[in-house]
Order: sequence, then structure tokens, then C-alpha cells
Amino acid sequence: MADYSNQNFLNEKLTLPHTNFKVGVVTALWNTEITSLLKEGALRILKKEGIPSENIEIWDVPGSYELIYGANKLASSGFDAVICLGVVIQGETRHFDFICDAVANGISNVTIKHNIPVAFGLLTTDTQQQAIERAGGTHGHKGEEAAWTVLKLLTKA
Ligand code: DLZ
Repeated sequence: MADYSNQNFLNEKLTLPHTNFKVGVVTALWNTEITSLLKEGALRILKKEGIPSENIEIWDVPGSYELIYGANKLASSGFDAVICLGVVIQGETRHFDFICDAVANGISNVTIKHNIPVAFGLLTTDTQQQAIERAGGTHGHKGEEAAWTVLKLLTKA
């Protein structure tokens, strides 16, 4: 049984019923130096598990709030899964809370409405350094994890 409290599960062999799934990768451009690392990690896992590049739609949206629209649009267009990636860093105002709440609720609505896996690859941190540590640093790679998560769910598709 994989230990989901660390990232060892990323090495678990996934047995997909086929690799012809269409997967969307929606990435916010805010904090792009970190979200681009998340995107690279997600694409690395999709490639490793055999999803052909022509089946992957890469869509960069302005900010994390727009991940909701991106996910919903791709889900409405017949995609089998969507990976949402973004970084929201706590600032001086309440914007952080509004964005985080909206994205969490918004993409969970997409997964329920369309009955497809939608990964919540949103880093919500106090500092930029904390986000860097979660994009391939000391706290793992949440982009890889998000991609692995949707593929794990597609093993039951
Ligand atoms: C406006 C805003 C702020 C203050 N902070 C972030 C952030 O840390 N991360 C992020 O992805 N997006 C941020 N945004 C932009 C919003 O997500 C959104 O793009 C705008 O409010 C326009 O709808």
C-alpha cells in the first residue's frame, strides 16, 4: 500500500486501461517562475505514464482565479481530466482568501458537474520560498503530484 504522506507513491506503477486520454493542463501565469515548474513536473508525469503529447492541451490563464474557467471549458469540451496549477501567496489584503476559496470551490464544482478528475494543484503559501520548496524543492513537487493524481483516478475510468 502506497504511503500517501510522502511522495514515494509517485513511483507506483499506474495501470491505465489505455493511454488515449485527453488531459488538460491549466496553469496560472501569476508567480510564473514557480507555476512553470509545476507545469513542467505535470507534463513530465503525463509523458512518463504514456499520454501522447497530442492528447495534452496546455493552457496558460492569467491568474489562479481563471483556473475555474479553464477547467470548466476543457471539461465541457470532452477532456477526460484537467490539472489545475497555480500559486497564491499571502499578501497584505484579503485577496488571498477570496482567490483560494473561489478556486477550491470552483474546481470542485467542475469535477462534480462533469464527473471527471480535476486536480487542485494550487499552492497557497505565506511566502514565495514556501512555494518554491513545493515545486521540486524540499517539500516535493505538487505539479507532479497533481498529474499523478488524475492519472490514478483514470485507472478506474
Ligand atoms: C489579483 C491576484 C493577486 C493579488 N494575487 C494572486 C496570486 O498570488 N496568485 C494568482 O494566481 N493570482 C493572483 N491574482 C490574480 C487573480 O487570480 C485573478 O487573475 C484576477 O483577480 C483577475 O480575475
